[in-house]
Amino acid sequence: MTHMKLCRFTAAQYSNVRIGLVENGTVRDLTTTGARRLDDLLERADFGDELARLTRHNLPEHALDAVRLLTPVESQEVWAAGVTYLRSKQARMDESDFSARAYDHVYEAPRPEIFFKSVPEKVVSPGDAVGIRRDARWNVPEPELVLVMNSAGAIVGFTIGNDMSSRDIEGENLLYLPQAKIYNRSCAIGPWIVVGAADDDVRQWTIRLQIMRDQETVFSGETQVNQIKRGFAELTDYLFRSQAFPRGVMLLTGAGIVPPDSFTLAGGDRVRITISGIGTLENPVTVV
Ligand code: DO4
Ligand code: MG
Repeated sequence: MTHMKLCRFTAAQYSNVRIGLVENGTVRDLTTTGARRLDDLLERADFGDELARLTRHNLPEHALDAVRLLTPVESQEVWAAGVTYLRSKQARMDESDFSARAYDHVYEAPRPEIFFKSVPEKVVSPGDAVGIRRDARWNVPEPELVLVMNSAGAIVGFTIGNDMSSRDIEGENLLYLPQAKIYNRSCAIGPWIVVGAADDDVRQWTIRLQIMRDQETVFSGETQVNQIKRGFAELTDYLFRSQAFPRGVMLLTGAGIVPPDSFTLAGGDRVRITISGIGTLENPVTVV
């Protein structure tokens, strides 16, 4: 299967959410074939053939900038892996004497850190605001590759995630991690799902983070997916141990870019995450 970009969108002329295929600045509307949901498509054993069949239809096209993209998350829970890049381990150890040993240990341990991140209805779409907690003073975005899995645990696609985090809260005490990670608008995913990419190719992709304030870039950084310490299969194997995901699941794979300790996000900033091979997820920041 060649790479394809599957999206969810709304457009002024329709009252319902639609699904489509993004190609060269246009969205080909798959909804007209009767296909309604991406997660139903991704569940099919003959998913590649079905997609090839659907795209042979004469599909209506919309200009990409004339539609509103929605997060491709529908009914999947969202989970996240942590401390999968050396940079993340170093940053966490620096932020907290109290928790340093735990981070050091989990980076080396066979069992990865995996935590619950979001119910699907709370995930933020491209262009909508991500949140920083009003009771935190040190907030950062975490730009992460997302593995899209079906209910059988197979990786069926890739997208981009932002694991918004309050570093002062997680640094104060490891047991505060859920409060540092899970709050209103703390997870954005999009702009679409790339299907048909081989793991080896994905590991060559570059992840870039740019943060803008008043039209100026106040932080930018970059890493490569191949800096991740764990295999994708290793992460998905642990996620599916003793746990079923009947509608599939999304897994953020950890952050390899961390702004310096002097940096914190402010309301009105814009966070732009680009992964070569996928595209760009951009969100403004608001205080929640
Ligand atoms: O335990 C801290 C969270 C780690 C994390 O979210 C990451 O490394 O991306
Ligand atoms: Mg993270």
